[in-house]
Order: sequence, then structure tokens, then C-alpha cells
Amino acid sequence: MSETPRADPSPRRRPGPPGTRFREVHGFEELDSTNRYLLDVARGAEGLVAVADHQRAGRGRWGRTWEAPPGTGLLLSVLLRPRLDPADLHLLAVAVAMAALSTCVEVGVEPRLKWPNDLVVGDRKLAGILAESPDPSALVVGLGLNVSWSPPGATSLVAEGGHPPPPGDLVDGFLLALEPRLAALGSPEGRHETMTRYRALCATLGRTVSVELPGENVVGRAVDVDDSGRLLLDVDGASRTVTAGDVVHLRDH
Ligand code: BT5
Repeated sequence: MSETPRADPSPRRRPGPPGTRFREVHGFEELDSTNRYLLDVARGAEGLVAVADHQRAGRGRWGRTWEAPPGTGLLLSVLLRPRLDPADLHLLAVAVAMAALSTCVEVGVEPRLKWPNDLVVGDRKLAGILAESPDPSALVVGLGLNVSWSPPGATSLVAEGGHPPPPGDLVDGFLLALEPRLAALGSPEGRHETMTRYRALCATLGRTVSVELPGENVVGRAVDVDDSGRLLLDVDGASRTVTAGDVVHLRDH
């Protein structure tokens, strides 16, 4: 996972797409992790983006890893400093998931969302998201989207018959889709509209799920996701609210 710190290579710098908060995109042939890079340079203002063709130590959640051979995936992180209630910060990852989903639809693949923020086609994972906070007012949100390769049991845009454009265009398409999603989070109506859309796209709802929580495993029916992004479960007739955890979709009979 972690590696001996070494100096970052100089990035290829280019402006982000016009009309967005993404002022600058730092591109790398290789990096340990785009999330780690932005966490280290987080003193910067909102709107910095890091993209790598390859990560030596791509991070997943809970200390897991994200794997992708060079040049086969969209590996990107954004640094955000939103004016949001700290309790709503996780909505930024929702915005990233929904923008990633729109980007997939643009190239001919229609994934759904697996709570909280995976993109899946059927039960195969297409993309994952990792949010990490360098300080209380900032969040680094990383997206790993399989473009032309996926590990066993997962899937990619190409495997699903999609026609992804060259990497730079895919990055810009994603950032252009993300801007209005982030802007929507600025008002209560926008947040409600975001979560209404999220629920419509969420494959977890209605499923029997097993949720791994620290020290506990809960099995229940996923009945709702509230406007704060929490998963509501029906566990043998009792309701239970889940804020974090890993969800496995169980087969429904
Ligand atoms: C995630 O974690 O899904 C978040 C992944 C975030 C990756 C991006 S890439 C750019 C940015 N910089 C980083 O360093 N990270 C972010 P999690 O839910 O914990 O899923 C990780 C698990 O998914 C692993 O334990 C594997 O089982 C599986 N996995 C690893 N690589 C995969 C891939 N390419 N496609 C599908 N599943 C994968």
C-alpha cells in the first residue's frame, strides 16, 4: 500500500475545461496515487485535478488497493473546498459518482449505483470512488473507472461495448459533467434533487443486502437512501440506518 516517499515527477499542466471550477489539470505518466498527490498539495485552492496513466499504489477504501495496468483506466482525483455543512461533505462523492455515471452513458454504457458510490453493471464493478479529507474544509475525491481492463469479476467500458474517447476527452467530459452536480449541492433544493436522482439510479434499493460494519454484519432489505445519503434497512421488521460500511448485494429469491 504505502511506499517510501519520493519526490513527485513534474506534472504536465493544462487548464481544465472552460466554465468549470477546475482551473488546472496535473497529468502524470505514473504516480503512486492521485489521491495521495492532491492530499499533499491540498493547501492549493479548490479546483485542482490530478490524472495518472498508471498508479503504483492506487488506494481503495479501508486500506484496500485499486489496480489497473498502465493506460487502461481513468484514474483521477479532484480537490474540492465546498461551502457545505460538514455533515453533507459525503455528498461530494455522490456528485462524483453521478458525473461518472453520466460520462459512461455518453460513451454507450449504462451503469447503476451501488450504495454508497460504486458504479456497477449487473453485479460487476465498473468504477469506485474514494474520498479523503486533508483538512476540515477540503475533500479529495478520487475516481477509478475501468476503461479497457478490469480484474476478474469486474467490468470495463470496453467490455460493456462502450466507445470511450481518448483519455483527455474522457477527463474533460467527466469534469464538465461534475461541475453542475457540484453546483447543485449549494442549495437545499439542489441537494434534494441530487438525492432523488441518486435513488432512481441506485441498484441497491429493494435488494437484500449484507452490510459489514465495524465488528458487526447486518443483513436486511435496502428500503431507502435518505437526503443525507444514509442507507435505510429493514432488518426483520425493524428499521436500521447505516452511514458507512461495505454492502454486498445478496441474491433475492
Ligand atoms: C474503491 O475502493 O472502489 C475506491 C477506488 C478509488 C480508486 C481511485 S483511482 C484514482 C484515485 N487515486 C487513488 O489512489 N484512489 C482513487 P473499494 O470499495 O475499497 O474497492 C477496492 C476493491 O475493489 C479492491 O479490494 C478489489 O477487490 C477491487 N478492485 C481493485 N481494483 C479494481 C478495479 N480496477 N476494478 C474493479 N474492482 C477493483
